[in-house]
This record gives sequence, structure tokens and C-alpha cells, in this order.
Amino acid sequence: MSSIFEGPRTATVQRKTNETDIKIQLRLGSLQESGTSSTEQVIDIATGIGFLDHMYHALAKHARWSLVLTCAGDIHIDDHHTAEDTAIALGQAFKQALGAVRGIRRFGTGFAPLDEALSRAVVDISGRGYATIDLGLRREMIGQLSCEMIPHVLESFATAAGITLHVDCLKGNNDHHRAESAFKALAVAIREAIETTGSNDVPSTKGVL
Ligand SMILES: [Mn+2]
Repeated sequence: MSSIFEGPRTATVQRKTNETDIKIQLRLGSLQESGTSSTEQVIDIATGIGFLDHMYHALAKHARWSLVLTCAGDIHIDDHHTAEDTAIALGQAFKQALGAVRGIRRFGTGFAPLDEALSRAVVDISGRGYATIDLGLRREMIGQLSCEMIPHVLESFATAAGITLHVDCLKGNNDHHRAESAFKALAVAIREAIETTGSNDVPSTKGVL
């Protein structure tokens, strides 16, 4: 699959199973950060689940990614496969776009409020997928996305991306606000973690990540 994005920090992922058919094109960072010639941040997401699109859009926007993501999934069954598989594919794309873990900050922290809600995300580009997520969501669904899938999406992304991820919604009454603030906090944390330092150093005492 050819990509509309070129240059460093870009990835194309196709993932097809009996349950979902996913295509992703990803570019991490802005024009200056990626060194490519396209100036615009392009975000176009269609998973078939509106609230999931909204969460990925918030993540991409505030992480300063360009992201084109389409999924034809078995949403006539439920939202599970589409939500989980898009998160896996996005994690794979992120890992591929980032490439060797060199010359980046590695750790990142993000806080994001949305009105009364406040979330914190802490990320380590560790090479090991691990996630602990506590969003305290109370509703059954937000739009067509079940609330139980929201932590599952973040866990699946972290595992596929090979990053350690802690996301906590610290307060908030409205579940839409709580979830959206969590994805925005994640965006801020990732943006910081993958910022280039100008060195070519592997940010690990092990010398490899
Ligand atoms: Mn699952």
C-alpha cells in the first residue's frame, strides 16, 4: 500500500482478519519534526464507531500526528473487534513510524482537563508493552462504544506499540469528558516522550531499547 505520507517517522499498516479490515497511514510530528514536505496535519478516521473516531481524532490532533485510519469491521456483532483491532494496528503503526528508539526523550507525562474532568498519562517508550488504565467510567456506552472497551483500546495500543502506559482519570462527572481527557493526556505524554533530543543516544542504561 502506498502512503500519502513520506519521509521519516511515517508508517503504513494493513491488518486484515475475518473480523476487521484496517488500513492506517501515520506520520508522527509536524512538518519540521518529520522533515517532510507536506505542511498540513491530515486526520481522517472512519472506524464505523463514532465515539472511537472521536477518541483517535483527539489523540492524533494533540499528539500532532497525521493519521488516516479506516476500518471495515464486524460491528453488526458488536464494537469489540473493531475497537481492539484498530488499537492494535495503530500501536503497530506507531512502533513502525518511530523506528529505533534513539535520540528521543523516552519518558513523557501529560495532563489534560476537559471541563470538570482531568486525566493524567505517563508513558515510557520502553520497548515493552504494558498498561495500567483507570478511567472510572460509569456508563455502559458512550455513543456506539462500550465503556469497557475504552481501557481495552488503550491497553491494546500500548501492547502493540511496545510502550509502558499509565492513564488515570483523576476526576470528572461526565464520562464523555473523562474519556476524552484521557486520550488528550495520552497525546500530550506521547508528544513529549518521542520529542527528539538532538543526540543519537539510546536512552537506556542497557544501551538498547
Ligand atoms: Mn479483546
